[in-house]
Amino acid sequence: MAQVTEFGYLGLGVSDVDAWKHFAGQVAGMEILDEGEGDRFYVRMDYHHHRMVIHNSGEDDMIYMGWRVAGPNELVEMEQQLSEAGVAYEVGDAEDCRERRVLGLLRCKDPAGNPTEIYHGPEVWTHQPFHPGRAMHGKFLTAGEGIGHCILRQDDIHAAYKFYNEVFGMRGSVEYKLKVPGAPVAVEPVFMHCNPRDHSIAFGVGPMEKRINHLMIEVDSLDDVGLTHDIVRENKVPVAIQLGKHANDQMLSFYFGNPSGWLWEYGWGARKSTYQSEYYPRDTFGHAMEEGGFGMDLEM
Ligand code: MBD
Ligand code: FE
Repeated sequence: MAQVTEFGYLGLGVSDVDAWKHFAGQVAGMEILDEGEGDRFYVRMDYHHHRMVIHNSGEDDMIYMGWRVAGPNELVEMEQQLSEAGVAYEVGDAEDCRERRVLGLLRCKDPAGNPTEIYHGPEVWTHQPFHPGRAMHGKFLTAGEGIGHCILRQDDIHAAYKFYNEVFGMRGSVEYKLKVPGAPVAVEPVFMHCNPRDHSIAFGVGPMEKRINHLMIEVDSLDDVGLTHDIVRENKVPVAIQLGKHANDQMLSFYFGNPSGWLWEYGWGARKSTYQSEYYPRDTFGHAMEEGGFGMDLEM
C-alpha cells in the first residue's frame, strides 16, 4: 500500500493580497516570491520553489491541500487506492503539473469536500537558498515533515478517519477530550500523522465555517517563537490562543489571526510521532483563550 509522505503544499484563496504579503513575509518571516503572474504569489519556507500559493481569488479559505507521495509508482498505487475506496479523482495533465510545479498530480475531495491533491516530484531550488522576509534566528522545520499541520472541517469524523487512514495510509486517534465553554459534551479531536511530525492533519474541534481552522508552522529556534510573538503584539495582530504547551506534540506555540480571518499556529520544540495512541484532558500549560470568533473557543 502506498502512503502519503508529507503535507507538502497549500493553496489559499485570499481577498487582500497586500495584507497577506505583509503577514507572510513581515509577521511570519517567510519568503515572498512574486513571479508577476498577477493573480497569485508564492510563499517559500525552505529550498522548495514554494510551500504555499496565495491566490487573489477572494475565498479567504484553503482552496487546495497537497499531499506528497514518494514517486511515480506510489502515485499509480494511490489511483488504485482511491478507486478501491470509491473516491472520484482526476489525473492532472501536463499543464496542471506545470502550474503546481510537480512531476505528477491527482485531484480528489476528502469526505468533507475539501479539495485534496496527491503529487510526487516537487520543484526544488537548491540554487536559491531560503531567504526569510525579515530576520530570523533559525529556520522553518520542514525537512521530512512537510509544511506543518492543518485542522480541517470534517462533517463525518469516521468517514474522515477512514479516508486518511485507509486511502492515505495515515495513523492516529482521538488525542483529547476537551471541555467547550457552555457545551454539555466534550470535543474529541482526532490527530493523524504520516511521518515524524506528531500530526499533519487533525479534525473534530466542532462546527466550522471555513474549511480550515488553522495552519501550524514550526521553527527550529525557540527565539523565533519569541520574536514572532513580539512582532504579532507590535502589529496588533489578534491572538486567539496565548503561548502554551500542547500535551500531544509537546509543542510550545501560540495562535494568531491571518488577514483571511482564520488562524496560524507558530511553534517550536514538538516531539516526534509516538506511534502509540493516548489521550489528554487538557494541555500541559498555558494556551489560554484570548480573542474569540476563530473557532478555537476551547479550554485546552
Ligand atoms: C494542536 O496542534 C492543536 O492545534 C490542538 C487544538 C491540540 C493539540 C495540538
Ligand atoms: Fe495545531
